[in-house]
Amino acid sequence: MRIADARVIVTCPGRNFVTLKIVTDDGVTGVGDATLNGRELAVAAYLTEHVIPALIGRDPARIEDTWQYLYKGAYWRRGPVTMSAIAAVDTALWDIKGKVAGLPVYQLLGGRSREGVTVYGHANAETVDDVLAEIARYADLGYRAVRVQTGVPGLGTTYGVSKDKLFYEPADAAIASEATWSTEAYLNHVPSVFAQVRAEFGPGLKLLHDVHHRLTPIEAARLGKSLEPYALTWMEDPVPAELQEGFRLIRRHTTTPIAVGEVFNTVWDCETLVREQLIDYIRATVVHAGGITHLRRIFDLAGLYHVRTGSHGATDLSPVCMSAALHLDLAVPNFGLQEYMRHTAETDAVFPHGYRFEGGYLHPSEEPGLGVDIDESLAAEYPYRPAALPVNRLLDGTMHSW
Ligand code: KDG
Ligand code: MG
Repeated sequence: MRIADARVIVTCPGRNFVTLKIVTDDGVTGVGDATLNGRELAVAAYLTEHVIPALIGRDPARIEDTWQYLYKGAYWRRGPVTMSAIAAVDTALWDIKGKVAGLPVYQLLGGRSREGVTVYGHANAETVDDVLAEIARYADLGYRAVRVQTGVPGLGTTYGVSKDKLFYEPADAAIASEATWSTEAYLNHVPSVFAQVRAEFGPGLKLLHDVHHRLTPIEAARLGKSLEPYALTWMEDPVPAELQEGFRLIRRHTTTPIAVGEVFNTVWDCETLVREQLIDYIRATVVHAGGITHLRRIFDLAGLYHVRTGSHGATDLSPVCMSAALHLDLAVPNFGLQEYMRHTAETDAVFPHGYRFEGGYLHPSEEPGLGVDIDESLAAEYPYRPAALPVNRLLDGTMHSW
């Protein structure tokens, strides 16, 4: 069997998605997510111009060899554009392998290690009263874990808080919009939010919080310490993570668990964090970290050091990525949590999929392969619309480090 065709599909059913479809000479198809929020066309061009010509005629069964060929062969290793493109190819090849074998992909990864994939929802609202109502809504839907984000008094808008609730979308303008930020206001406000949430929901519900890389290590240490009475499952992305050793300082000061990794592309981005046990959850995901093949490598390293998985699953990760993530989540021994932000009905229609939510768990499709596809004619009805992620300035106009 050989790869006969591969094409990139860019579509915007409410938000932009980039999808790679690979077709074999036997007519078997596989899909891979290649969406990089705000930089979609860079990955589309990387695939179309540089990857697809090299795929035609290759054996689709050689997943590992193709991964190594694309990673090493480019000479320019790593980076979100390269690794999202490699991820798309890798994901599509796992889909094809599953279809050829007649097995769901999780069976090829060693079979199920659990009955379902525990997911968390993203409860967000401007005020504490409104966020309590959002959390109650998630609890009523059966969620066992909820990430809690509110506005900060005195600040106009806050990243992570939006008008849309189940379908949160931060990329809001073709040219990045600008918001303001005050670390002092934020650090003063957040502990009072969690005090009220715990008082209302008791100890049973898993609570999480996303800092969105907005603090320095010592500020993050203070936040973690002030949140200890509320027993969070994790504090996410407390600081920008280019400087992995910065986490040593946070770790020395707080027992609040730390989750990081949604912007990581390779195992090298988290190697110190994992090996020194500076984090508790690694949040890299299929689409941005080199596909199923490389993410499994990251998860296996993490498993050696008591680090569990907590993959990113916001709306900019398409149902193709979510399908792939669920197969891996079901199989790996050190699974922790999976983020599950729902997609709009338009997105779900463009990407027919077989995964389902029940009682706080997601279950991957039992169909051979990943159990997801793209409806290309429907996708063509939604042309690409440029949309970038916002930036933050401090109250005096300084560009924030995040
Ligand atoms: O594209 C960026 C979003 O996916 C991200 O900001 C959302 O932080 C996020 C999360 O954890 O879902
Ligand atoms: Mg996040």
